[in-house]
Amino acid sequence: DRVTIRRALLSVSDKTGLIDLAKALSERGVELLSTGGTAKAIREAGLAVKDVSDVTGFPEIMDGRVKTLHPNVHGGLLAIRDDADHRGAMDEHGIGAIDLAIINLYPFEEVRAAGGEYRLTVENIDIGGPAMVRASAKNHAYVSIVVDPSDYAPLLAQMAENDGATTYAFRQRLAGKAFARTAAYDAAISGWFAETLEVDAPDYRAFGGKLAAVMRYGENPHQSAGFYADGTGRPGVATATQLQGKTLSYNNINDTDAAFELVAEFEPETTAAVAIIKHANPCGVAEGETLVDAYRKALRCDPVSAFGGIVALNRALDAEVAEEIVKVFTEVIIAPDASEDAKAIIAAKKNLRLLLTGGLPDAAARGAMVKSVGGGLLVQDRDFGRIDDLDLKVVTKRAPSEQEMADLRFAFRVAKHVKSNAIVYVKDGATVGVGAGQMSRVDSARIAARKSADAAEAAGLSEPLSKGSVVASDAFFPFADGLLSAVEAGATAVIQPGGSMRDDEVIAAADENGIAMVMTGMRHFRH
Ligand code: 93A
Repeated sequence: DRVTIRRALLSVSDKTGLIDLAKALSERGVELLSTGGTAKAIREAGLAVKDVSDVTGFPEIMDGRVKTLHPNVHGGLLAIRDDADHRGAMDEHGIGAIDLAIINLYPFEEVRAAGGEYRLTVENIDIGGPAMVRASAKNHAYVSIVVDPSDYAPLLAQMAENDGATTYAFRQRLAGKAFARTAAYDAAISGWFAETLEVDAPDYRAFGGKLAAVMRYGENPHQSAGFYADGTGRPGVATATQLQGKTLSYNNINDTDAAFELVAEFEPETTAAVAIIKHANPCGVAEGETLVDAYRKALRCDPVSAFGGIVALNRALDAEVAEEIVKVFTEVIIAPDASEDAKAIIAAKKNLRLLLTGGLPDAAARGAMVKSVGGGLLVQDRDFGRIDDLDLKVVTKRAPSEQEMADLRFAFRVAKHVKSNAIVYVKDGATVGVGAGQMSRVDSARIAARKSADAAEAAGLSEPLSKGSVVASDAFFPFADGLLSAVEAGATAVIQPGGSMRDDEVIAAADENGIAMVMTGMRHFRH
């Protein structure tokens, strides 16, 4: 898998580190080919370099717009070295293999950022550079492509280690980086057009992906919006088939996604799980023997908020649960599948949307989450953390009972999908109070307790549903007060990440009140 580097093409706008690299390559006996300005710089440093125009037999024309766009260059980059046909073409047309490409592009981003005049900005859209980068990256079986001066040193180290060659693994990594570079470059160009032309969001393809739908509006009616599929084809709201009902809105899609990602935490082989979502937060989640059992339990948590909600199921929608769901005004149902009977029941409600995905998202998958911030993007892994993989520690004198432990695990799973600060009360495999999105954890705890009292009242019960429940917190309790407010609400066991400076105080407060507490060591912030 090693390819010895004999011939290199250098074509760079950013000439940082160029001469040192050219020198090191020359000393190794590598033949250097280069374009106008790059060749000039190398020559001025006293090194031998061949002009690309000598390779192509064609002058650089049109102010350099056409300099490397030639079969002698692209054939040299793209040829499969051990393919007889490709070899034949090289011989017939006198094309020499190019083993290494050192390329960085016209500084489009810099010119754009400096507020460059329109024509100057357009002139800085590199065409030949990306073509060579992509050709080299595609042919990484043979070609090393370096797009970043900070990779010159690793390249030389690699050649030193391998007797002037690079390994396949190294070339593969370079190729991945090269395509990331051309993708970002094109994103910057399309972003500039979108900004210059003030186009609406559905026409804004800067982040790539395939436009799946144009929405009537975004989060609010004055915002335009588009929905893009990322091309992975993974089961989820973007790849679901809609069987009936009107088109989904921006907020519907956002909420439906939250609902479906939540139920995907529960293995359908082991348990039936249902989540009811409003404004991207669960107002009821439950598991049970059957979906209808789980749905009834989930609905009991906050029947007022469930009105106009989104229901997600981790198993195929059946007739029994469909009958129950249609009793409450519901915007969307999402499930892996549905029985014919269930479809017929839903069909009677013309406005209710039914989405089928053919499967559940993989809750443990990494994937990238992207969020735009002023002047940039934040990218992180999905929160792939799962309680099954954690080392749970009982930190109190009293250990949770088996039932408490099952509920604690359930509560922590749900808390992962509640906006921070998240406090989730659970009893018998169902949420009985959810506190979401508060700036103070104590407020979240109080709200969750209040909701459980409201739910009890709605059900005609005298005691709040939180009585005898367990509680999960998405992050540690910084003080004992949050824990004490859970005790006041009637919780008997607590699950939380731990790791506060005052863990000792919190544990002491739990012990004083006979509370069992489990620490997970993992936090689930969600903002
Ligand atoms: O104008 S181009 O799109 N046409 C080309 O054929 C071409 N080949 C290389 N730009 C082209 N390049 C770019 O020129 C390279 O990506 C690099 O950024 C720059 C190097 O030019 P010079 O060596 O003249 O400084």
